Amino acid sequence: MTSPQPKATICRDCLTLEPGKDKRCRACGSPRVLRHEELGSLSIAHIDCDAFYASVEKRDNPDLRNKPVIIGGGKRGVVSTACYIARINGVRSAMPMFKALEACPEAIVIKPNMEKYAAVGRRIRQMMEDLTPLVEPLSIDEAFLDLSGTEKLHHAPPAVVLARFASQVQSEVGITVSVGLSYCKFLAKVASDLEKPRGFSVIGQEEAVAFLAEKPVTTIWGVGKAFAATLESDGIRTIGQLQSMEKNDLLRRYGSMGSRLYHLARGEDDRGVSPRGEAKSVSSETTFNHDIAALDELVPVLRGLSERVSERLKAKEIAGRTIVLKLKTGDFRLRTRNRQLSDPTRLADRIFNTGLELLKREADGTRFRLIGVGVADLTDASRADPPDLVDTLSHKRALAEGAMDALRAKFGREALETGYTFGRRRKPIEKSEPQ
Ligand code: TTP
Ligand code: MG
Ligand code: MG
Repeated sequence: MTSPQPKATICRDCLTLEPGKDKRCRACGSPRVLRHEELGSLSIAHIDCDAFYASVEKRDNPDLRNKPVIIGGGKRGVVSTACYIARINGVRSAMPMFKALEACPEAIVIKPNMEKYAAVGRRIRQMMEDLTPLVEPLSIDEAFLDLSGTEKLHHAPPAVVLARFASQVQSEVGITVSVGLSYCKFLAKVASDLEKPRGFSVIGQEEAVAFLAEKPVTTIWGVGKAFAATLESDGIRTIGQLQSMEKNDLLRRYGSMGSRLYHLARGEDDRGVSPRGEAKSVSSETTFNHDIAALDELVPVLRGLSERVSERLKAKEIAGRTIVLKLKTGDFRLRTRNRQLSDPTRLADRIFNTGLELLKREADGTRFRLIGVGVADLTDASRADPPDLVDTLSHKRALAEGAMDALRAKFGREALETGYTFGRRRKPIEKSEPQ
């Protein structure tokens, strides 16, 4: 039996699944009808409260409802946030208070009450966790949710669950939220900002590239003012310009950030939604009996540790994008170095080779008492180590590693050692660290 086609239209107020073809809902007359071809198949959401601190204060003092409200002041003398009425007059977060009051002299200024906002934030988070265990908080007023596979539980597709959630927050908590729904975290976050306040925006796979083409590079996660200025000096202002560039060109110019630009510009983002408390990194380290300076002595240890980390990633069905090398010198100074890969990995070979590049730079004659390697920026393993066009060998290596894993599973981990570790295995310390 095939499951019924997911519906592509819902009413955000009465949650009717096919509210008709008119602008208003056939069932309740609401104009808040959501239409999108991919509505039934998208499941990554970002939810962010509207003018959060100001909304909480308005909730608690109805006299403020139709007035411009600014939260801030205190020691820093800047605006924490402003309600949407004050924003119409040009007030923005992080603005010096005197400027904000120049722009909107009639505004009512309230000092922040962090305990109250934190309690409201927790309550909303709890409501999110009732929808799915996969809730990744980003700040006091926002989180990612992965609702895939929850349709049976809720008897409704994610879009309906989210619309219902937004109504529920409004009626039970007394503030409003905006929802972004997409197939990845990057675009879900972009979407939640499109129609604020009380928004619900959808960005599907089909439209992602064209949608992004028009946007400034600062839309991309991690592109702040400074990096945007670097790109600007190279003549790059829009994501569309990035889309027309070669990956190698971007890598050469901007290093690991180049890879991020390349993929995010195309709407490619494979980071999973990872709830708080889950391991944020997997690492393995070992302390030597005697300090070691020689690279050729450090290398086999690194190889063994990389294999160990890889095994644990594979066992947990996870992968990570950032490789972290940890060294402690003979005089107990800690050095950590990291590198971001283009895709998440769980392969010993990639962990090792990246770790080795980092290690080579550090092996300058310094004596080390400890070496460790770890993988951070964890995601689920589904999109780890794709066959790489740039490095066709890596896919073959992945297959070879799969064969080695199978042998180890059958005969024990000592059954198969690579040339690097043969006869040199030491007992490492395992770590799974929360962030
Ligand atoms: P945001 O979600 O960035 O902003 P917001 O909720 O006020 O407004 P929006 O509708 O655009 O989402 O931040 C959440 C809260 O964090 C905000 O209410 C106040 C606080 N904050 C600061 O204290 N300083 C800042 O510069 C920003 C951006 C936020
Ligand atoms: Mg907000
Ligand atoms: Mg926010």
